[in-house]
Amino acid sequence: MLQPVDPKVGMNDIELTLHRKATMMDWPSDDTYTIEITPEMPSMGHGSPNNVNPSSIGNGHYKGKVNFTMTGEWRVNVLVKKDGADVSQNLFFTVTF
Ligand SMILES: [Cu+2]
Repeated sequence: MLQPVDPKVGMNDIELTLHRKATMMDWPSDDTYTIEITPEMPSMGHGSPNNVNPSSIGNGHYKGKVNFTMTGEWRVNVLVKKDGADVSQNLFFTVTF
C-alpha cells in the first residue's frame, strides 16, 4: 500500500501496487487483477460507506478511495481477484492515526 501516507478523517486516496511472482528474482507488476477494499474498525465493529475499489492506473498501480469516518485504528481488508476468483487470503493493511 503506497497511499494514504498521511491519513485524515473522511475520504482518502488509496493506492496499492501489485506484483506477481514469476520467479524468485522476477516480480513483474500486473494490471490484470481486480481489487476490492473493505475498511473496518476492529475495536468498534464498524466499517464505512462510499469507499471506491482501487482500479488499475497502469504499471501495477491501483487507485481508489477509502473513507475513514473517525480517528483510531483501521484495518483495510483487501481482496484480490483474478478472472472472478479470489487469489488473496486474509490480506489487510493497518492504518492508525
Ligand atoms: Cu470507530
